[in-house]
Amino acid sequence: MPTNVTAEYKKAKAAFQKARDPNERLSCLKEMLRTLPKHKGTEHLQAEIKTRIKELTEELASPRKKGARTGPAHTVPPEGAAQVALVGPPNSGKSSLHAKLTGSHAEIGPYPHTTHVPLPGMLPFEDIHFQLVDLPPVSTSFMEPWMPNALQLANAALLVVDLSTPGCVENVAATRERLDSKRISLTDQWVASFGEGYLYTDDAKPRPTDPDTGAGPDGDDEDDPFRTFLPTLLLANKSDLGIDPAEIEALEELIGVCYPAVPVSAKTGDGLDRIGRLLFHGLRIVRAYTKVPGRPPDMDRPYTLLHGDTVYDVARLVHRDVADSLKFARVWGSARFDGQQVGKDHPVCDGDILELHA
Ligand SMILES: Nc1nc2c(ncn2[C@@H]2O[C@H](COP(=O)(O)OP(=O)(O)O)[C@@H](O)[C@H]2O)c(=O)[nH]1
Ligand SMILES: [Mg+2]
Repeated sequence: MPTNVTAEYKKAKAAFQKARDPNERLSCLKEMLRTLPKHKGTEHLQAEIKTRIKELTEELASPRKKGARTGPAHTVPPEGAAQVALVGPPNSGKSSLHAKLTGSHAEIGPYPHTTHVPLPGMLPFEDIHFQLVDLPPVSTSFMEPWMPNALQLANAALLVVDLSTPGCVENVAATRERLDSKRISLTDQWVASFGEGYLYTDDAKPRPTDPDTGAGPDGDDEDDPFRTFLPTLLLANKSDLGIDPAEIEALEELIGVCYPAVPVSAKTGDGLDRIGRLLFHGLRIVRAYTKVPGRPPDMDRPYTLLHGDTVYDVARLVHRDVADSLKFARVWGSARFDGQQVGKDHPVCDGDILELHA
């Protein structure tokens, strides 16, 4: 991995990792190739970027077959505030949780491998939704070959474990390792922290983080533009069968991470009401409402963004043309005074009301 990459390249890489739209991803890849220093140490990466450019170009150029193209097979087009993948060993209760949280009719079975294709569903939280994607299991013995691809578009993961099964620790370790080998990192690093070093979030029992294991994604991998980092929430499912918090602690110690963890039960609903809020805070989702001059704001349907996004990003969500011709905005909420005039680059805060002037 190159250590002497330029700031320009880093910027292009960050943009690529954030981009969800295939056309946008393609232009980011080209920019990465353009800005990557060309020497022996980057040959491998250059080749890989070129391959990705070729693949994506072909994919975008290929004629539509059997209806609209939605990207590579088995990916779910993102919707809602964020896409969140349910991952974990077989039979841990991923589909049961999906059904309970989204009202989907995910297939549930007392035997492994009931789920074969990704199933999207929407989890409501206040006035927004998260897209939850139910997925087949990841275990030592098996992982669908398209799994890494499907996870590339996710923003976060819910790692579902069943502490009542023998071999749970080994299974969870296998899930992580399997994904890791395909450049998917289930990381305990969220955008926002849940409070310093706490195993349990919100009301539950705190535990100090081990400074050795609480570390972020390891070393060189951070430089790999094609590695997906999914901030992960550990759901210790089947709490109705009884969960000793020390078991979660022991599990995390053994696998060497410190995920925020919540005991839940798909059967009784225990703990499920906390998930939406944790995702909202952990991903630092920001809601913006819009208004037309002289009219009350539209408070029914917020636009959802991420912390740091700007007035311009809101305009892009409203319409490409609005973004292109945007002059300024007036802000109610986080502004110093109501209706303050701000520029395109003004960062948006949760709950802001914007009047876009194009
Ligand atoms: N007691 C109990 N059983 C559960 C719970 N969640 C799921 N199960 C059972 O665990 C088995 C596997 O569930 P499923 O959702 O298909 O797991 P998946 O393979 O991870 O999708 C089924 O028999 C479910 O009824 C729970 O919270 N409590
Ligand atoms: Mg399932």
